[in-house]
Amino acid sequence: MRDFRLYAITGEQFHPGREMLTVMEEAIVGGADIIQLRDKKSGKRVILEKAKALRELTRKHGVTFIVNDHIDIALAADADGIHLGQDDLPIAEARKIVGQGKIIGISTHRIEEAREAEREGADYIGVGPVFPTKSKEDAVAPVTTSYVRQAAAEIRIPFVAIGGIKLHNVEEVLQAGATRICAISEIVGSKDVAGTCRAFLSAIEKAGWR
Ligand code: TZP
Ligand code: MG
Repeated sequence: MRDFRLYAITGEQFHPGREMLTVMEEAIVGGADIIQLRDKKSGKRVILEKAKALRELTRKHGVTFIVNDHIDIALAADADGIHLGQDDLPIAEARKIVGQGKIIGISTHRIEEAREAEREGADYIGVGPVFPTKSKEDAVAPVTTSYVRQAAAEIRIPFVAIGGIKLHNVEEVLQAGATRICAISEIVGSKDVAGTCRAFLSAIEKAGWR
C-alpha cells in the first residue's frame, strides 16, 4: 500500500451542522493522506452513498480511501480497502473476498494481535486506543504508549496509533515510536480542520518521519 502519515476518520457527531464531505475535504487539504468512512449508526444504503461521495472526493485529491466494517460497501464504492476489528471477518476470509488489490487494515490492542495480523497478511494495523477516547463506544482500556513502543520495536507492516490522540499529547505517541497518527475528534471536531492536520503533520515531521 502507499504509505501514509495522517489518517483521518469520519465522525459526524463531532461537527453538527457541517457537511461530512466539507470537513473531510478540509482534512485532505490540510494533509491527511488516508481517509476512513466510519459510520456505526446509518443503514447500508446511506453508508453506501457516503462511501461513493468520499470515493469521488479522495480520487479527486489522490488520497487513499478505506471503509470501516462493510466489505460489501467497500467493494461497491471501489474503496482502496477495508478496516476490520477483532470481531469482524478474519483477514484470510476477508482477503478471499476483496482480493490482493485491496488494502486490509485491522485494529489491534496488544502485541499478540499485531503479530497475528502481520502473519495473516494485513496491510497495516491500528494500535490503540492509546489514550481514553469518547469516540468509540466499545473501546477497550487504553493500551498506553507502552504498546506503541512494542509495535515500533517489532512490527514490520505499517502501524498507525489511534485513540485519544490530540495535538497536546501527540508528541508522547511519536516519542514512543509511532510514525503514523490517526484521529477522529481532534481533527473533525476542530474549528480549523486543515490547520489541525497541518499541526499534526508538522509534529510527525519534527519527530523524524521520512
Ligand atoms: N479505534 C480505537 S480508538 C478509536 C477507534 C475508532 C476512536 C478514536 O477517536 P478519537 O476521537 O481520535 O479518540
Ligand atoms: Mg468493525
